[in-house]
Amino acid sequence: MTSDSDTRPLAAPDLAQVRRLVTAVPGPRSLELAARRAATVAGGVTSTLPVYVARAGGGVLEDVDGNTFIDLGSGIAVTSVGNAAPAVVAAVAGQAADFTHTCFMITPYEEYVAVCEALARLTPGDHDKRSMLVNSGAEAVENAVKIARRATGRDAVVVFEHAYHGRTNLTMAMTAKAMPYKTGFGPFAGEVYRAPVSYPLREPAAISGPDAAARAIAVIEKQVGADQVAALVIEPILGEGGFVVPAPGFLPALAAWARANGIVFVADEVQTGFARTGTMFACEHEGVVPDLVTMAKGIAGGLPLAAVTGRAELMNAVHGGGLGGTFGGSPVACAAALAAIELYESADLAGAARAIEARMVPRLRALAARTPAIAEVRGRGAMLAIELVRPGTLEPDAAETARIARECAQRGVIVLTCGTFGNVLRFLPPLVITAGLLDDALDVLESVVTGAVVGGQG
Ligand code: PLZ
Repeated sequence: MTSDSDTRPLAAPDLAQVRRLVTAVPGPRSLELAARRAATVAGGVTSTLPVYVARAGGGVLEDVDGNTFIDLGSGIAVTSVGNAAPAVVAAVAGQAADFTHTCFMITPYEEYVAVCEALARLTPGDHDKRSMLVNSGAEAVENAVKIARRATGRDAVVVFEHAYHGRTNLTMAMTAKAMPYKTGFGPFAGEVYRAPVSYPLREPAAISGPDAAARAIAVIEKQVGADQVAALVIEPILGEGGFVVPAPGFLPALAAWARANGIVFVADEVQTGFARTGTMFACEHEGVVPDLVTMAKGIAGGLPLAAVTGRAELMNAVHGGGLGGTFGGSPVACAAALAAIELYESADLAGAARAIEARMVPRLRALAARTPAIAEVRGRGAMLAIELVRPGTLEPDAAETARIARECAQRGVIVLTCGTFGNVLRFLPPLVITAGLLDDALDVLESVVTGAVVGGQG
């Protein structure tokens, strides 16, 4: 979060950082585009809020009808440095003018190397590291599994309940939720096993982090066998599965067990990485040092880039030519990443994420205290959520969750949902959002949750 008086150029100066609705949502130009879309875009690709974007920056998105929305989604935790951040735009333009592509596997370039140097420095642990660059989070997860299998000579992959790891065949198998991600798309990749996670709100009885880890380990040892497991892949905070923060001690106990059994511990930091949770990587909150880290989303200020970084001996266990891809580590995406990483560090965006938490959590807790439907406020940094239930029960209320997201959008605030049960509202503002915008967004959220009628526009 930045203060309203901050003068750093974090967005185009002529894009006002205010919420302003001038038409119905969606407006007439968006409706025209929706009609064109229906005639040409595959129906399987849907959009949460069908307003067509014209410009975006800082904490706002402007649509083709001139409406300006407060962005509490960052394109799913991607534009953490702000959308079209001027430093990223300049880096992209400069690189695109020099060259747009060669294929790193054919003729390499410095930008790829520089990103790998930065990742070695930023990821947890001071061991010798190597990295590879790809295009998407799913591709990073696929490669982490390939590397772990090659390095260990084992086949099995352990994932967790409520996990989300992507939409490719292997990562669909690793993802927990059937609809919409898996239904009808099988058969899925084999040798993927699912263990129980730590979901404090939904445990039948309170269970500590280490005890929840022991419960998972017992399942793995009985149903798979520790010596069969190549990799244990886990999101340090569950993302699509509901922004669930495991009980303290869960991740360290799993990491220690993996280490003791020659299993590669992979932290999927695709959603949690890059300052989002108030530290550069979410594993740092519990001092966990993963063997491999998968990253994407926030890495490059909105350009498609993803990475696997890990212990040199694991990464280098793969034969030459065993890893790659035509576009992996695109020079334009790498230039964007170098600019974005410079911003994360120089603007202390991890500190900005903690400031967002400090500003949002007290208000969310106060709202929860007078709203029986809010079962929990949780998350870390600028990865926050509320879980909605039928009052007095733990029964998920997806309909109320969808209503709140829809009505927030109608009033100019973009809020995303998530969760296996579709009953979690998640907040992922750009880390450069102004305090004023954040307060305005919270006013709207409060009025929508409590059903209060307030002015629809800022
Ligand atoms: N691992 C932890 O959160 C992507 C998915 C949106 P890709 N999450 C958003 C959707 O519905 O497709 C994600 C993630 C974690 C892996 C991925 C996959 O990253 O870049 O979408 O492939």
